[in-house]
Amino acid sequence: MKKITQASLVMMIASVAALNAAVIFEDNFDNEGVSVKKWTASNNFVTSAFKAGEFEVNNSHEISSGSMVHSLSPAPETFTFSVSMKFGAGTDYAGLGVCFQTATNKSYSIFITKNPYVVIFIPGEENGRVTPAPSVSTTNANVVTVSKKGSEFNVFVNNEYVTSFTDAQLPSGGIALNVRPKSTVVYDNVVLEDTFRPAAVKSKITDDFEDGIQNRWVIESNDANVTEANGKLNITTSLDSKAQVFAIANLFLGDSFKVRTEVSMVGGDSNTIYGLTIRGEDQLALFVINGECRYGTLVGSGNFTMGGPSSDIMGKPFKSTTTYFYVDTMEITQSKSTGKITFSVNGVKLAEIPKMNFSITEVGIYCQNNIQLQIDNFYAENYALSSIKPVVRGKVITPFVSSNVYDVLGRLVTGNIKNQNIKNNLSNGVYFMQGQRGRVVLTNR
Ligand SMILES: [Ca+2]
Ligand SMILES: [Ca+2]
Repeated sequence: MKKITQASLVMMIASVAALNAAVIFEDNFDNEGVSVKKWTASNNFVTSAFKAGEFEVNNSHEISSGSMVHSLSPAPETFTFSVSMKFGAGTDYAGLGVCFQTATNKSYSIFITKNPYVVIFIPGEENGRVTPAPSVSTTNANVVTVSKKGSEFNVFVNNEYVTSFTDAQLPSGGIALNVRPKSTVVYDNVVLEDTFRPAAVKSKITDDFEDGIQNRWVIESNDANVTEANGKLNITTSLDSKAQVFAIANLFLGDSFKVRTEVSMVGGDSNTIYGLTIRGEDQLALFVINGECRYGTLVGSGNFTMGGPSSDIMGKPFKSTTTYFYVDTMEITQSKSTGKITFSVNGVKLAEIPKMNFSITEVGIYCQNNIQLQIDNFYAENYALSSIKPVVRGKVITPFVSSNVYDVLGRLVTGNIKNQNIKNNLSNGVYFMQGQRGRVVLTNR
């Protein structure tokens, strides 16, 4: 047995103490008599109940959010707040609030949605800020964590870093369990600590699609069937001209990266475009091919000008007595020295675009309507991780176009309305509007 000397024991205790965060407040809801004294409803339409060591909060209001609040005195300016939350029956959002101001019912509010995103509401901003959060579970408890230092906030879901924001309006205040209108959320294990958790930026994603698409991808689709089968990601889009798919994963690409995937067109319209996308804040770039072996790039919005056909692209299946399917390996790379992004297929450079003027925080696969694809061996890596900082997302900007609006579960809410009129026409909630970028959040609190 190893001996521990007095001196080394002291050193161990000292080092453990330095690492340990001090808990400012915690509640595991296992003792109703203790917990009931700690929480106050923000409004009379917010009710709560203790059930089997958990805290169920209900908001019966038609249009207003509500909270169970724990006031803090003094309220810390630097902290990490974690709480476990489960979606109640018929509930699409679960959330928390930090720096809650009792007098005004204002706080920074962070919600997870079932489909799955993190939506951040900042006082004074009409639109929520939206980030894909693939690790959200619709059935099990999710640990949502917000950490603050100064005006910097980092958000984690199930201990995976998701996004950051900066704001200085509410430097401190209470903590809250936020529940959207007509919703029920089941909370547990509230912990508030006095330390700051830095952003843990992911530098690499690989997926061979052998073990389920959950917890890695967010599928943004209005009208498509996306499944994992036979070790591949299978995408089938409908004939509807608006059907399009973004399969998106969070990744901070920095200014030197490679993104690659294998794609097989197995059916559908050979003029439909498909390929890779990179996104950040409210912009994107697309790198696509089609079954006719043409290729193109697009930055922001607008129309594609397709080049080719290129004999280096395999494209649509070949049918004789047997049908032959091909694999095209699509790749985009950014050189740190020039900043240019190169688009290659099967190792042959086809196009190049100038450096992006936005930070890339999401990568993925894109395709339009009326096609069947099989995707395999997706790979994305940032080669310059040490040079980049956590990305602060900008506001989500709604484009002024006529389009369909969908709720968080992808159900059509209303067709062909103009963004300016949405506030007048929709009940409160978060919506997704189909547009060039495939995803726009609209809120109406
Ligand atoms: Ca508990
Ligand atoms: Ca595979």
